[in-house]
Amino acid sequence: MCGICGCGETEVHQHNHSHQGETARLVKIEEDLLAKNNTYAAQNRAYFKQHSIFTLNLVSSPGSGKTTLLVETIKQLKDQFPIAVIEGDQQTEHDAERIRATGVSALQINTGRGCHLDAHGIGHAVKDMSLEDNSLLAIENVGNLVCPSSFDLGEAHKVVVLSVTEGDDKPLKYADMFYAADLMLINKVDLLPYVDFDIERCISYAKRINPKIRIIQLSATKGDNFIEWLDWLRKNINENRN
Ligand SMILES: Nc1nc2c(ncn2[C@@H]2O[C@H](COP(=O)(O)OP(=O)(O)O)[C@@H](O)[C@H]2O)c(=O)[nH]1
Ligand SMILES: [Mg+2]
Repeated sequence: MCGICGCGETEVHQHNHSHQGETARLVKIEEDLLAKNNTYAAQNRAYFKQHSIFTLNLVSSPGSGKTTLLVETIKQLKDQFPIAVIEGDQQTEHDAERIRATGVSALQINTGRGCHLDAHGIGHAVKDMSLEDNSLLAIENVGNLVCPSSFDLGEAHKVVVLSVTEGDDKPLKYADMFYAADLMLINKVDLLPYVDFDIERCISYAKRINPKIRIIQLSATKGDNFIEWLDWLRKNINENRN
C-alpha cells in the first residue's frame, strides 16, 4: 500500500490521481453527522425556550479562563438567578468540582478522545439535571478552537473566550469559531503589560471575520471590566424570561 496516503497503490507514487470518491464519502458522513446533531440541537433549543432557560456555549482553547470566568460570574449572580453548569472535558471531574464549590450544581461530561460536546449528549445531561425555569445554563465546551464551532448545542449564543497570552491573530487562524460566536471575551487583560498582544489588531481581525461580533475586554481574576460582562448577562437573562 502507498505509504503516503494509504490509497491502495502498491508503492509510494506521485499523487496526480484523484481521491474524489473517498473525499465525497467523507463529506457525506460529515454532513449526515451535522444534520443529526442539528436535529438534537433544535430539540434542546425548544426545551430551553419552553422553560426560559438562557443557555450559553463557552468555547475557547484550553486555559483561556472559562472555568475561572464562570466561578466569578456565579459568585456575582447566583443570588439573582438560578444557575447550572455543564462542564465538558476529555477527562477528570476537576472543573465540575470548581463550579460545585460555589454552591451551584454542575454536571461533568467526559468526552474521552472526543474533541467537542454534541447536542445529543447535552439533551441527556439536561434530562438528568432538573433545571429551573427562568435560569441561566452555562455549557463549558472542551478546550479547542476547531470542532466546537460546527456543533450547535441548542444554545442562545456561542461565547468565545480568547486570552491575551494566546496571540492576537487567533480570529484569523480559527475563523470558523469567531464567525460562529456572537460575543468574544478578551480575557486576562491584566497581563497586557507583559505580553506582545495588540488588542486593536485582534478586534479588527475578529470584526473582519464577523462584523457583528460583540467584544468585551476583561480580567476574570482581577475583575477589570467584569461589570460589562455581568450587565450583558443580566440583560439577556431578563429578556429571555417569561
Ligand atoms: N492573569 C490572569 N489569569 C487568569 C485569568 N483568568 C484565568 N486565569 C488563569 O488561567 C488559568 C486557566 O484558567 P481556567 O479557568 O482553568 O481555564 P479554562 O481551561 O479555559 O477553563 C488558571 O491558572 C487561571 O487562574 C485572568 O483574567 N488573568
Ligand atoms: Mg475549564
